[in-house]
Amino acid sequence: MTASLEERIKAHAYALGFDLVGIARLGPAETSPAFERWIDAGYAGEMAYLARGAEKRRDTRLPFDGVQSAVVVALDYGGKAPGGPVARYARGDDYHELIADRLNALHRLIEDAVGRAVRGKPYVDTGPILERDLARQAGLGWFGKNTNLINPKLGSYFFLGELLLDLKLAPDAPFATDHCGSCRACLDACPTQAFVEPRVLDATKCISYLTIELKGEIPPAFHAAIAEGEHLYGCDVCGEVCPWNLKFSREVQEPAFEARAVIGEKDARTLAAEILSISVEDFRAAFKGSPMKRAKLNGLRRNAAIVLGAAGAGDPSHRTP
Ligand code: B12
Ligand code: SF4
Ligand code: SF4
Repeated sequence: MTASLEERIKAHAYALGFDLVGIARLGPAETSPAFERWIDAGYAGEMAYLARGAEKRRDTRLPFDGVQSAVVVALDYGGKAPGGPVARYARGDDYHELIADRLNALHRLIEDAVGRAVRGKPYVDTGPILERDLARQAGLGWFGKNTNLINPKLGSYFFLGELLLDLKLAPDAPFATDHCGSCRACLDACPTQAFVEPRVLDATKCISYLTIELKGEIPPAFHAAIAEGEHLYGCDVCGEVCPWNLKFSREVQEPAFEARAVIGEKDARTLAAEILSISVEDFRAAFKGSPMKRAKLNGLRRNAAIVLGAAGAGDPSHRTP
């Protein structure tokens, strides 16, 4: 029996190294009302790009004219690695380019399979798409109370990416079950009590936002939680306590996501002290191609000073000249 186009696409995606693959029909995003309430409540803080793209996030056909289907993929980044001052997702190379390259390769394989050119575009955290919504539509998992998309065989330590295609494909069944049950471990463990309610995160209180996305001073009210938890960059706490991650997280499979030498298994104080004294040139060399460049050296120094409990952590004198 010949395999269907959808089966061949999935086989190619797995062969390219993706850990989960599903197909969604594009259209209005089911959770866009939740997204809009979230923006209106001010929970996005300074992430103005989220509000700017709000119109397009309402409907997955809007980012790219004429699209019909999305192949949604997940790539595991190795949650079994021990905790540390840098969130697991950011210890190795930047995932955006790696996943986009593989989605482009998948696009070419799909064109070979259908025997003609197909318009398509990869997205990895880069476009106005509610990726968790699309991933749930494609059957990849459910929205955990910590807002992460969780898969019952993989947990939640994975990246999402999608290839939007001008091609009609048979969609997978959306993931329908909520496997959180009565658990609330993530809500109780969050060091800054950033969850307003299950599945609603006030990002302005989230250590991931504060240490990565926020450009200015981190409000002093959060310094103790960041210092005590030694969160130099990002936060994994609501993922670490999740029973699905405790059971299913894996060692790093993708070599590009292994911790780079500058991070290694250094403790928070050692790494923070190094960041405070590193030169701009050495920073550029050591963090080339790292997701941590998003916070810039100024942001990392601000975080490092808080981790070390230094007075005046938000002081402009910590800024790079
Ligand atoms: C902005 C952003 C952030 C912000 C805000 C996060 C947030 N929860 O809103 C900050 C900086 C805090 C952040 C942190 C992290 N992020 Co982030 N982030 C994004 C980004 C760019 C947009 C997310 C967004 O639209 N948020 C707005 C809220 C409203 O949407 P949402 O959280 O996706 O929630 C959806 C559902 O929960 C549902 N929903 C909302 N309310 C309700 C209520 C009910 C009852 C129901 C049923 C559903 C529901 O609707 C929402 C919209 O679809 C996405 C990429 C993308 N384009 O989607 C990555 C993304 C979500 N992040 C990712 C990761 C890995 C992280 C971190 C783990 C990184 C880290 N270790 O520091 C943390 C996790 C923190 C957390 N608990 O979310 C991955 C998540 C993979 C996964 N398995 O879920 C994504 C998909 C990036 C990627 N391409 O891989 N992130
Ligand atoms: S990433 Fe950390 S600070 Fe943010 S919601 Fe999860 S536990 Fe709370
Ligand atoms: S810790 Fe519990 S409540 Fe939170 S996402 Fe995981 S299973 Fe759901």
